[in-house]
Amino acid sequence: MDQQQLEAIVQAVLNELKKQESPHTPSPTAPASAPTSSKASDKSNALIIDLSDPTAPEVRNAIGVANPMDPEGLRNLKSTTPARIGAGRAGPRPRTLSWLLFQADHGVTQDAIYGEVKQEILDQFGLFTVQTMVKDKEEYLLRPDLGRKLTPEAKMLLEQKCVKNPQVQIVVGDGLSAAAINNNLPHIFPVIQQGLEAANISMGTPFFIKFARVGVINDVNTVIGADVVVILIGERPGLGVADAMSAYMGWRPGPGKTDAQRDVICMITNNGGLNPLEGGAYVVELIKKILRHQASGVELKLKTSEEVTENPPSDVL
Ligand code: B12
Repeated sequence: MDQQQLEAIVQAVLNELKKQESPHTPSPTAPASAPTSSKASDKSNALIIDLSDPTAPEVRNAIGVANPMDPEGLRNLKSTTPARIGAGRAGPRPRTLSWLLFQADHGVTQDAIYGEVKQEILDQFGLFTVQTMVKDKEEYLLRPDLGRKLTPEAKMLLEQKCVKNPQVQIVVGDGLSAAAINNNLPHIFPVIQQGLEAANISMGTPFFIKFARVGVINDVNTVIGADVVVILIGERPGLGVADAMSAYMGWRPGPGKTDAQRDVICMITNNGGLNPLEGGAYVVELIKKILRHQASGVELKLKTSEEVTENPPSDVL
């Protein structure tokens, strides 16, 4: 078979496939609302198969169900959530675009987890860096216990550089998303700083902890002795949002304290979460509440249960 015959067969197959596509049914590789990008029928006979970008909003939000019973209902349902609903299927399998979108989103989570917090962002707020007992990212993922312990060198540095016994100690940790810190810290940090200053609450010397887990605040406070420790940390990225930050905090953290004695303000991100400016204001309000009641976590909830029902807007959890 020569080259010309081969090209003719390929062209015939492609024409056949094109004919089979119903004009009303979104194709798995090119949803109705997405710009079609298969240029196979080009007169020049060049065979270019080029897929649409699966992360483009019109592709991400396209309805993939072939013949929905209630198209408008499905569209409404889909518009309420970024969750992967109405994606359709090819037999028992996901469609190519669903699979590519999944892979692309997964790639973003990997970048967030394995990425680095930018030095210029830390410098912007004068944050120096200390490290936990974790050596590298692989160990960080496998050994959360080591991410809760500072190295002896780190403790020495804190001893030398930090103000002791402040009312509030703010620390920043990379956690599971460097993107969370890179994108949100510049917005949230000044709000917290100014909010505490305005409320006449003393703040310790802030710093950055590499390979940090939430529980490291217990170890931090064995050196600092603050009333409240707040850690701004990258959350585990999801397959939709990879740059969300959380603020975990506790009243007088120390050895043996658990998450039951901590509070969290989560999902701080400009990508469909609590925007970091508002998040900063909530953090300050929660710190005030913890200081006022000298308690955090479940204990704080029990102490303030009446306040919560009487005054819901001031309660952020
Ligand atoms: C992973 C996760 C868990 C895991 C934690 C396991 C682990 N070792 O990592 C498990 C499944 C055990 C879990 C359980 C719970 N979780 Co959870 N969890 C998450 C998730 C998906 C990611 C957290 C993260 O990335 N943390 C950052 C990393 C770096 O921290 P880490 O040190 O590795 O892990 C610590 C924290 O994750 C912490 N943690 C996890 N959940 C919670 C909840 C609270 C209230 C506190 C104080 C701490 C805490 O526990 C880990 C060990 O110390 C978030 C969703 C989100 N958007 O953040 C929800 C989330 C934080 N969890 C939530 C809740 C409600 C809970 C539970 C109270 C559910 C329940 N009713 O039992 C329990 C409490 C567990 C506890 N530690 O005391 C809520 C908090 C809502 C709020 N504002 O109060 C969130 C935001 C989910 C949600 N949208 O509802 N959780």
